Amino acid sequence: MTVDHAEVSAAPVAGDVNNLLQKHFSEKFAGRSLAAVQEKFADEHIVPLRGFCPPELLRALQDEASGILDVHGVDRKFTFQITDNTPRQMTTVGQPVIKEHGPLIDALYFSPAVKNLLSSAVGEEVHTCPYAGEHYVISRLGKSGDTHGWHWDDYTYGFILILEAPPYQDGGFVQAVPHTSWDKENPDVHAALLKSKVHSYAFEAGDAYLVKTDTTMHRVYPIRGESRRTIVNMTWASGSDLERAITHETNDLLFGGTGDGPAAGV
Ligand SMILES: O=C(O)CCC(=O)C(=O)O
Ligand SMILES: [Fe+2]
Repeated sequence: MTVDHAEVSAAPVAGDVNNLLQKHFSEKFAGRSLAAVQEKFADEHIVPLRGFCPPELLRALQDEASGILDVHGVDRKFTFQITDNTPRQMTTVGQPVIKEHGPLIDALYFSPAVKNLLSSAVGEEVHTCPYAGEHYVISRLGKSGDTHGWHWDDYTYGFILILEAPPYQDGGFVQAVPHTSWDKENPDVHAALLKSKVHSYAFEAGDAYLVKTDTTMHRVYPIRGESRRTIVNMTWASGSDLERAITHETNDLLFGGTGDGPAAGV
């Protein structure tokens, strides 16, 4: 028997993504493990999807995202009044650049297997975001003190794929405060912290998490040391999001939106 090693070990391309994920999910997120995901999301409005990404696809996504960041990453350092002056210190890439240079990330976002898994996890059909600027963005924390400070997001659901993560000793873990809400006119992070319990989650490369971002205040704890953390964040809309007018100020400033408006600092 001859085996074509070149073919067996070829890196996945965009056309492979849905099938790879479908097969992986049918083993990893089915039966009791899917039920556990559903229960945790219903209780805490955030749920880890550990081992979401099969290793061969993870390597290809890491390469794709790193290549894009090296050429197109923009260093950002803001505090956002609209989220009660919390900090953003990170390197980002927005949707238009990923659309052009990130076929695997694009294929993951538009994969029916992902849409089905996320819909099943949250208990309602999720929809790709009507605002293209929030389909997917990349962010990297790469210097000591880099952080994605406390905030809420504009649409109901966020899906975050972890491509690189420091050991928790160096920070970079996720914190979430469910059952809180964002008043863009009068944001109050401290009131949210006092009102509810903070849940913290450490992740590894290949993990993902799903969060109800409109009513779960969340942040990434500042990193320290020589650590690096890289993620892709993908926005999903609920049925009711599709019926309302939604603005996206923080996405536009941090990631450049759809690239056709001004992207000035605050
Ligand atoms: O980096 C993360 O895990 C969260 C990112 C996030 O909350 C966002 O981009 O809105
Ligand atoms: Fe967020």
